Amino acid sequence: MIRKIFSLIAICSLALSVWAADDAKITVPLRFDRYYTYEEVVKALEALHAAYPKLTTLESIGESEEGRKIYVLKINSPESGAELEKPGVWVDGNIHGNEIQAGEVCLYYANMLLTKYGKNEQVTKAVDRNMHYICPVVNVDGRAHFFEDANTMNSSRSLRIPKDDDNDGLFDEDGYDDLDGDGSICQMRIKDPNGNYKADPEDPRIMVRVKPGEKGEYTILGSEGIDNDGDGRFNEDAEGYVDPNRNWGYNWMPPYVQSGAGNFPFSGVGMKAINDYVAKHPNIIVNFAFHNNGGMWLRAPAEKSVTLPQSDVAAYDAIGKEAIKITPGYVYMPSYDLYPTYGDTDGQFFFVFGSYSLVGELFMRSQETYSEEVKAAKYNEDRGGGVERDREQLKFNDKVALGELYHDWKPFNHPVYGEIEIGGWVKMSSRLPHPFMLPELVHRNSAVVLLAAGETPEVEMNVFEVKDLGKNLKRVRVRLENKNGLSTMTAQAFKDKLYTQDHLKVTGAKVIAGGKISDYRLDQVSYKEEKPEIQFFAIPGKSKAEYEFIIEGKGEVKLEYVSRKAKNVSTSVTL
Ligand SMILES: [Ca+2]
Ligand SMILES: [Ca+2]
Ligand SMILES: [Ca+2]
Ligand SMILES: [Ca+2]
Ligand SMILES: [Zn+2]
Repeated sequence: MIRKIFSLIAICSLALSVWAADDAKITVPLRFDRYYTYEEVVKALEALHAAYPKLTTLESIGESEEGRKIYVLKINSPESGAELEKPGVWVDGNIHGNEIQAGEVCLYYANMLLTKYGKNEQVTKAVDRNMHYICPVVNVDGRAHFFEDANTMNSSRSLRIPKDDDNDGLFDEDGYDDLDGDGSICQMRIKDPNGNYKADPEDPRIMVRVKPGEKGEYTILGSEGIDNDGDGRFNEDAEGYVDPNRNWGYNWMPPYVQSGAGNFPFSGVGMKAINDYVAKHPNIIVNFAFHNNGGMWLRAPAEKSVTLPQSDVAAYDAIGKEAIKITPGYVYMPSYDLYPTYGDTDGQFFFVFGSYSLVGELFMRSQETYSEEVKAAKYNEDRGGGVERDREQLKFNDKVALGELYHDWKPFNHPVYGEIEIGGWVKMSSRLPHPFMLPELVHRNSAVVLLAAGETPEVEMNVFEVKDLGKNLKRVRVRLENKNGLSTMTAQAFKDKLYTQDHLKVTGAKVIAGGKISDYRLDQVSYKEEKPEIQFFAIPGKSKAEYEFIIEGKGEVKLEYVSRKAKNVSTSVTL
């Protein structure tokens, strides 16, 4: 009951109105000096679709636990080819409900493609050559609640599947409580001469741990709240927790191995819908899942024991090694180097869908600097915490962010503790850039996606020799060249026989022999024993493959290269 009253207060919170646009009208080009609520994301997608009806399709691909629609905006110039013929680029964000700027990156990418199409060469090429699938908000309930409810910067991550975290038979019965009604869940502290904390002498807002034997001033009581169910514990069973990024099917492990996994893979109804949608778009060859935070580009795999084929690592490197230059300060590494996970996006897309899957961990708090001195000396090298860093961040808050990221400690009369103080970093802080920093973040990260689109495979086929061997036989030699950095099929998918492998097919005459040329000058060919008219292979990035066919007869012979992900090409020769 008390919780209900407090959440009503939270609705008229300050935190929202500061950063939302004053006028509710959303127009194209979209603005990126603000954050979009879930409803505004939908309006923004509708506005993009209305402004560019020929280049876009807006699809509701499923619904969440609470019935919110999950959208995918498809971008493509239809005149340049059918959807499934083009290499697909999937971009999603905000699978963790609190990681909202991931949604803005997706919106910006869409806005960039559409507003620059026909004006910018790189963009025009990407819209003509690729099929773009943009899903700005995966966890639609999580985003909606992050804005609507009082939260910490770390809460509202979960899917809205009730879970009894403390095994008392009640579900989600004791979450945080916005005691002061400011829209954020901050920290509670109480004056205590025996406490473990004291105020930092330089900035008394910062709580510093006392040394052994030193006198304390405060005890930190934890996040804002009360004991809603009267069990003596505070905030022990908040919403969820089912982590949507541990709920995918590939390498899913139950909650006793992987916390937040959910009761079974795709127990999230929205997750299931997204997975079904991706399965119907087998042309997807590269995908990005945007999260916050820490400034990282993570590639598959998530387990250290798995080694990727070397050519797949090379393909990832073609993106990752450039990405870290486009986004200064980010690092690029395999996902397991951060920590091993089970049932995550990376694994599902790479091992099940055969897509080069990357996670973008947006934003580095180390960018929130006030003094150049601290920035240079302590910050960028040291990604850890420390009082020095806290002081710097508070100065950044005070002098650069106009005090909007932090709430000063203020007295509050707590129903159990009596006189306490509430204060600390607000929910729209710490993991999110202040809106003035958002335009650069969304642009740089979208530039990485565009770069990846430019690296999707493109195959050129040339018949470079037709030789008469006599006795009604001709030798035809053909070269297939992939000019870009990503393979036409991941080497992993080729090895796993995940789907019909890329192949070259000769029709129109009888093929007597056929095989891969290792050196055409030396006539070194390894002939395939059965069905020589069809040859299976993948063409890694920036490489070529040559094939030879001995063909009997005369007339027109067709050579077709067929790939699930790269665009098919064909040519014919008259013998
Ligand atoms: Ca419970
Ligand atoms: Ca509060
Ligand atoms: Ca409780
Ligand atoms: Ca509570
Ligand atoms: Zn995340």
